[in-house]
Order: sequence, then structure tokens, then C-alpha cells
Amino acid sequence: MSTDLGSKQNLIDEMLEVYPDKARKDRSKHYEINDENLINCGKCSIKSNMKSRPGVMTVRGCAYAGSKGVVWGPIKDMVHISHGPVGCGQYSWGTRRNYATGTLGVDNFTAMQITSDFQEKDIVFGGDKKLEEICREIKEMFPLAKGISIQSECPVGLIGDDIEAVAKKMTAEIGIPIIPVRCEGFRGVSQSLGHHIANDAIRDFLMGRRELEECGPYDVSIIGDYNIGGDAWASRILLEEMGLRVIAQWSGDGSINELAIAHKSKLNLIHCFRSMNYMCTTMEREYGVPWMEYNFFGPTKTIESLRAIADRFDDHIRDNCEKMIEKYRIQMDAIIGKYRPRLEGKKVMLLIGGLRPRHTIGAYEDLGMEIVAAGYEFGHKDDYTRTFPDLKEGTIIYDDPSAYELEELAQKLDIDLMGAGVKEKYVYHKMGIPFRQMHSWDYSGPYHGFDGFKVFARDMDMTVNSPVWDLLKDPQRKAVSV
Ligand code: CFM
Repeated sequence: MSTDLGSKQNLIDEMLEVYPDKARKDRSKHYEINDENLINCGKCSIKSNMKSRPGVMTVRGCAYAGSKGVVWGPIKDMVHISHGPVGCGQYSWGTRRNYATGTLGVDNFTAMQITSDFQEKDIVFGGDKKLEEICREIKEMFPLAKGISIQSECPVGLIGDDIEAVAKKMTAEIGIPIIPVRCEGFRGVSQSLGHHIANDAIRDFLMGRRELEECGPYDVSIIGDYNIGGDAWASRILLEEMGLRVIAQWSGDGSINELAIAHKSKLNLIHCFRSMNYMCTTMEREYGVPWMEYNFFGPTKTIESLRAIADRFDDHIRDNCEKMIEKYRIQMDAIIGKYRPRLEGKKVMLLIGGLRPRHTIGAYEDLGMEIVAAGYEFGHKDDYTRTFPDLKEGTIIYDDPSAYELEELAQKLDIDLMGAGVKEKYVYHKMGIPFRQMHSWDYSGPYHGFDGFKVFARDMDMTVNSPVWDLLKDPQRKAVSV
């Protein structure tokens, strides 16, 4: 082990020393330091997708979050019922910023909080009757809603309600698809199982159910882009400029029809592998639709991905692709010329869900920034094996780190920027460490594609180089003038 790797290991060991023996042993399995073996993917022994250690603060979400919040919620022309007590829907309301066009409450319901608001009597006597009533009310209040999904919260599973029977009965009665989703929060160890359950419900109730009138040779679907801050829009225009036809967006700014016709695409393009890989493999198996991963963060990865996508088609698309790259490269060089000198060499740490800690590496590197530590809340082994090759030797990689571990590392590595979620944000502000909320893009975005990189670069500069951090640091020693 080189001295650098050795010192990194000491740093981790020191940090874990505060834990009792059992916890220390357990948590140490969730750490790796990137080395040559890992970069070449020879081994990957980091433990992931396991139950968080009780008593150690985790930032993970639940299966309901993974289904309602992530996969189903962005489908705009359906009403998604948060079925159970009011809190799950209320406290997650509007936080993900999955944009959609349409008129709210008429043909777009993404920004609404619809809940069955369970009371004690529903827990004691069951909520099925209430659920039927809600479906009728939805039909009456929102006649243009194209479907309803029932997103189960914990108590629904605990009391054994038969939401499948209600869905079947009410589909027949009101004449629109009603889809029961068994995403009770207690299932699994994180939101990741919620993604899988949501994917399975799409497979069982909608996938392949409708036909596309006119199919073309350039039909593709965007899978696993949730249009956070407009990401899917910034991606779609590039595919269209290249000459491809996007027939479905799963699920950002998407519709129920798009879920039912995507099996007609010639190629499925998957951005978030973690949350929708199950759908790509299912459509491949059942309908023979090939799929490929792509990465639209930062010009280097975007250009690489555009070329790889174009290569799956013909010369016409390849020529368009090269022309387009030429056009955007001038803009991208200007952005890099402006921001790189201000961000060169800045050290970044990342903790995000299951995709972005690896997908955003290239965007930071385009700006000369360096990822010194990164990891996932709920990544699986297949996410980690995809991550090691993209990081430099000596980078610390962690899985489901506790709040304490992350704060310790941030201080010990003397970072210039932390990218994580809203639960972390204000702690880092108080520590005087520049922070970006990398789930909702901190009320900014899009970050995908060429348009997104312009916003990304500006935001990182604005955050890292803000004068406010100097005013916050060491208040004891440095008098702050007010
Ligand atoms: Fe995929 Fe996502 Fe992510 Fe994700 Fe999420 Fe998200 Fe995320 Mo927050 S679907 S895995 S469950 S890219 S909500 S849009 S930012 S943790 S890294």
C-alpha cells in the first residue's frame, strides 16, 4: 500500500474509533480506498444495500419514497394517492422538483398532495372502503386524469388491506387504470426496493399494453430521467437535434401512455441505472428492445455519450451528431474558459442516492475540480463497480455513511465543496463548508446536457467562491463586522 493509501486508511480507522467494537467492524466494511485493483474492477468488497446500523444516523429514505416520490410521482396525467396517514405525502410534497408541463389540477397532477389521510378508525376497520370513495372523488374532481396509482404507506401493509381488489373493482367502475403499488415503507433497506417494486407495477399493469400508430427507425425512449429542474428537457433536445425521435420519457414529464408504448422503441436509453435498470432488462427480455446507459453530466461525458448513442444508428445520425458536437463545443469551451480558472484544484465530496456520485464526476473534472471522496446512500454492487474506474487512486468511497462519518471526513480532507442532500445542507453551512444540494439542484437546474452544464458551472462557482464562507469561519478568532 502506498503512503497515500495508507494515510487514507488511517484517517478512516481514526474516524471509526469512536464507535463500539461491533459498530466499528460493521461500518468499516462500507469503506474502500480506490486503488489499481478497483479501478480495473478486479475486486469490489465494499458492502452495500444492507440494513443501516441501528443507532447510527442514516440519510436513506424508504420504499414509499422510492416508488411514489421517485418513479411514479412524475407521471403527470395520473393522480397518485399517498395511501395511509397524512405525513408521508405531506412532508415529501414538492421537494423533488420533477417538472412537468400542463395545467395543474386539470391534466397535470404532479404538484398535488393527494392522500387518504388514515385515521384511527381506518387502522382498526381497514381503509378499503375509503379508498373506493377516494377513487370516485378523483374521477369526479379530475375528469381528465388518465389513471390512478395507489402508493401504500406502512400501515396499509401492516393491517392487511386488499388494495389489489379495490383497484380491480374501481378500474371497472370508473373506467381508468388504477394501479396498486405495494411500496410500504418498511420493505427493504432503503428507497431502492421502492424503485424495484414501482418498476414491477409498471411491468404488471402498463408495459406493452398500448400500440404506437406509426413507428420509425429512430424511435428511442429516455428511461430514468425524472426531469429534476428540467433535466429531461435539456436531454431530449439533444437527442432530437441528432435526428432521433423520443417516444417516451420515463418518468419525468411523462404520461401513462408513454409507460404503455415504450416497448416500441428501437433503443432504450437509460440515465438512472439504479432506479430503472429492471425495466430495461424486462423490455429487452419480453420485447427484444436493446438498451444502453448514457451520461449527460458535463461536456466530456455528454459528447462521449452522444457519439455512443449515434453509433447505434446510421451515418445520417452520426453526421448530425458530429455537427451538433462542433456547434456546442464552442459554447462549452467558453464556459470552461470562464469558470475553470476559478475552480481548478478544488476538492469535492459527494453523497447522493444511487447514480449521481458517479455520473457527475466528469462534470466536476471538466471544471478542474477533484473528487476526493464519494459514495451512495443506497447503491448496489453494480453501482460501485461502475464507480471505481471513474475515480482517481486514493479516493475514499463510502456506502450509507452516517452524519458523523461524513462530517469528520469533510473536515479531515479539508474539502472545498460538499454535494449532498437537504438533511446535510445546513450542518455544512454552519461548518463554513460550501455546499450544493445535489438532489434538487438547490432550486436551480437543469444540470443535464449542454444547457445544463452552463447552469452547473455557474452554480459551483457561485457556491465555492462566495465571500460568505470567510465570514462564517472561526467566529471566535475572527471578528465579524456587522
Ligand atoms: Fe436515480 Fe434520481 Fe439518483 Fe434516484 Fe433519489 Fe433523485 Fe438521487 Mo435524490 S432516481 S438514484 S432515488 S438519479 S431522488 S432524481 S437525486 S437520491 S442520485
